[in-house]
Amino acid sequence: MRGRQVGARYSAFGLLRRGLTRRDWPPAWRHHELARTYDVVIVGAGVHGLATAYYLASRHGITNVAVLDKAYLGGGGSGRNTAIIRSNYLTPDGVRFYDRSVRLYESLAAELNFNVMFSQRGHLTLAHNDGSLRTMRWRAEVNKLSGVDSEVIGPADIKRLVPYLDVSPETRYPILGALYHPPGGTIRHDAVNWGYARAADALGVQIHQNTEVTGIDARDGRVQGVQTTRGAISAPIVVNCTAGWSSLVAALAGVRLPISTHPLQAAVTEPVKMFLRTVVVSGTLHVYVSQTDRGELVFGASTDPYPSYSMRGTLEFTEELAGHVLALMPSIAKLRLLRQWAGLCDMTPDFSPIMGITPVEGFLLDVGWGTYGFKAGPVAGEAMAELIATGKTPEIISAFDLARFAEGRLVGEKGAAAVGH
Ligand code: PYC
Repeated sequence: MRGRQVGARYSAFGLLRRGLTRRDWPPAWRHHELARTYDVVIVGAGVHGLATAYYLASRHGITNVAVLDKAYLGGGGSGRNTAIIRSNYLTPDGVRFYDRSVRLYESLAAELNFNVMFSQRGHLTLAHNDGSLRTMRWRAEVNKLSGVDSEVIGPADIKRLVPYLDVSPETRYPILGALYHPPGGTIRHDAVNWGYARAADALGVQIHQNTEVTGIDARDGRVQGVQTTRGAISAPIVVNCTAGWSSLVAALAGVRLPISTHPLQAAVTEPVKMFLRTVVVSGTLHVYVSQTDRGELVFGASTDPYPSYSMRGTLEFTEELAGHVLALMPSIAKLRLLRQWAGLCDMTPDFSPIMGITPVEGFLLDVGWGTYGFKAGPVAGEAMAELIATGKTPEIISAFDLARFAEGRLVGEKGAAAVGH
């Protein structure tokens, strides 16, 4: 059963018909009374929770599912990230996993009947020193072995791709080369959240916004359900798909996670004529930039260096960002910033996620996404749905289990982070 829609189908013809007849579109998802029992309760209505619900319903026919969120759908990391998609990771486990996500993203608009504006415009990670260049070469080789398109290119090719970059050797941070990853790009993150929500709703999943989980009930080592601000729910499966608060939600079930939470700030400029096609990342300068279809430049940085749950922007961030961006592209000095914001990143010791079972039977994890969460939404949802439906951990996530921290099997992805942390 693939992407069956019970709501209105979106099409150019439908748009014309509704324009002419002045008939409203039906709501993309419905409001429901909270039931007292579900087969699966998913905590967090971001891309991970919604994708898990959608694949449970569409691939496995499991529809008695509630997705709960303490605020509004897609209002956490899923609506605050800088919408970069890529699979040029460092470890074979990471590359294989994120590559599956890129492939799911490629067909997502057609599957969900929702334009998610995935633009595979290419992704460049700049190397400003020999150490970075060595890591880029290593990543390129691991990528190629997994069939992922990545290669190291030199300053002349970089200049051809991004003419406004200063690649001269006289700059303070000379560009020695870059990891070029053509399938990488950007997506419209809200559209992904809304598309999954609409498709999951159409298949019978219930989405409950403004419904905070305040307790997780476990008895004899097994989950029984959750307490919420709208009452108790019993369920044999509870999935923690939160970001930013994942260690607090896990603690409600008595599960301790090796996670510290840090804000990550981002900013957007006024729109200008298109001049930057490729996504550009500099780990050394702690900056990544892409241009939206509307013409704004979207900038991000590394995580703030202190743990916090604050989602406020800081002046230090904008000052540092401006300095670093201008070191790369001096010609945009007159552009004005319009807005800045922050999201929360749950950092794990190895920069890889924590997915799968816990010591509490029925309580599952899809957390610890650091700065990579949005990229993984589709593959994480697909894998979590399979785990729930079959009771078996899919091979593609087996390396990301919670037990690896106690057993010393870390999956080190820090070298593939977009920026230094
Ligand atoms: O890993 O590509 C990345 C990324 C972009 C923004 C934050 N992380």
